[in-house]
Amino acid sequence: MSEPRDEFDAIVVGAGAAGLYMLHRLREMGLTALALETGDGVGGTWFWNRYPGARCDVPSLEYSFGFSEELQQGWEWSEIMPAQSEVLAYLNHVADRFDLRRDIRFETRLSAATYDESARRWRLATDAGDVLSARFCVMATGCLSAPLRPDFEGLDRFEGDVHYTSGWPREGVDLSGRRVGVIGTGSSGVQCIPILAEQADHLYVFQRTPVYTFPADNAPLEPDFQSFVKANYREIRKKQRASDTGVSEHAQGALFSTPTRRLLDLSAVERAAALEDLGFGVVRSFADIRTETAANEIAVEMYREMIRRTIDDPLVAERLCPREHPIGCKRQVVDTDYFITFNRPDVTLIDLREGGIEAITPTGLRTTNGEYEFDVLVLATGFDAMTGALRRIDIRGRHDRTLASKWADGPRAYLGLLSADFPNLFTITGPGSPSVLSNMMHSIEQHVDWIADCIGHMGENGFDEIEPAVDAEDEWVAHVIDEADGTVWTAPSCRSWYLGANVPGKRRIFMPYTGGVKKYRAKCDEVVARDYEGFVFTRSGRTEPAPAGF
Ligand code: N01
Repeated sequence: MSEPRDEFDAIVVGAGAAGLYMLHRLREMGLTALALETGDGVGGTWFWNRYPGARCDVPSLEYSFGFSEELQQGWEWSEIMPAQSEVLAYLNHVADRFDLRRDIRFETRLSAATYDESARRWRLATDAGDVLSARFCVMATGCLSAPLRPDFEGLDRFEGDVHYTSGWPREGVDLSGRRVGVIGTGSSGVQCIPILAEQADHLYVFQRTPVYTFPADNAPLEPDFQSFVKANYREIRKKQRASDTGVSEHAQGALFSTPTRRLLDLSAVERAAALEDLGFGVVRSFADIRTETAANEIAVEMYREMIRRTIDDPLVAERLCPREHPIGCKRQVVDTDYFITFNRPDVTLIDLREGGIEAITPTGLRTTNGEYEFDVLVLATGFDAMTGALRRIDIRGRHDRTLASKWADGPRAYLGLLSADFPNLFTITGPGSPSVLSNMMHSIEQHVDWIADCIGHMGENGFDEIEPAVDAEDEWVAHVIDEADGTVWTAPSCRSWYLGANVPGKRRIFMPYTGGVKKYRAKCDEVVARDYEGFVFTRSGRTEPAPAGF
């Protein structure tokens, strides 16, 4: 790599929610900081995933930053679950309010980061030709930001338009009078299918695995409720910190009440009554569904019964019935009008379990069972989650070791924050932290605060480098695996992205920390209280001037 032209105390990679707050904290500390962002705007996930129907599944009042009282009091949310456009507007507001854009380099993708051991600095190269250097590098690259591009035979010869949900055109896509094929029925597919059905002339849904989903029950936010939350934010943020998921008990919406009843305690008659009452909501209304196989199997059957009641055509209903994995092993999906969409005469469900995709043809798609013609192909095929964004950058630490090779058998990081041999390279919501199992805004804020405090501590003590001790890292990685072992998340039949099982060739290993936000935060705080137990700091011993702000 050639000599750097730009030198900073810290470089933040990504200008989504994590990158924005990190940049703000670093600047507040008086450090010189720059954020690199591939897109031409801020917002990360919410910048890219603009597909019709995209919506957050965490309540807006909780999916927001708590670090600034003025910010949380000043912003008005309109719905319980915010639409993509509203979260994106919020993040743009954050960028403006804290004047962050002047230190963000847009349309600039980090391609390589190499640790210069003698200078104790990271040297970074971007695909825009920048060569930069920084003492600290903070990866705010997101957990679901590396889209999977399935290698369908013939995809490049398709004569119509191809759109990924994860890169939907900003100006939208006019689907009127057009036949649309959509592949994928995860969260993105389930959210966009009802709207694509409304917009298109005919919609073909190609489903490989049926989904467990239940209604989002979204609604406009009651002004009184918004005022209540704002008046009690201090307490609500405290409750978020004391929870497993980073969401307080005050959150509105079916997703966030904690079930206490046990399905196995109900008689057959009571179960039938519960199904009448709860409908698809049965999948999350009983405490034992996640923990006991017998309860899970009963709930799966109740869920299938709901599908049969909802879908007019019995054959279509059977095709929509999940059979392959237990409820709760994959990320819970919530929807608006998903199942009733399959009663429309202009929607066709193709069950790929009956015949897989052979090829994309110039005019559509061929399965082993038949051929389908359409003008627009929508790919809602998911992400190389948690490690994908980092593995796509050529990151080299001590001894020229690459992060990709170190993580070939699964991610290795202490607390999900730093990885041995990669000094001063922090990861926000990295693998081994609660991240995707929690309210991301909450976990982002916790990580950014921890990293900023750590950098401050290094400045106060004249430390140049921090990295985990190998023992501490090994113990934490083992602990993360132990905590997940034997839970529904690691059921052998589960092919979730939590396990990396959706990516061909990726090592199957459970990546996020299942211990919950409260326990995780306590561990991070304890590590600091014990003088950063498990981390190693080094001093150069050379008399270099301290960087600005130290
Ligand atoms: O991706 P997914 P997603 N041939 O991996 C199918 C967050 N999110 O973008 O299940 C045929 O869940 C694949 O089939 P299968 C949320 O955390 C949140 O939908 O692997 N099909 C599956 O049906 C979520 O969990 C929100 O058999 C193929 C689908 O594509 C995460 O992002 C909204 C295939 C991929 O589903 C990812 O969701 C949206 C192939 N070759 C996303 N390859 C909210 O906040 C893949 N599939 C609500």
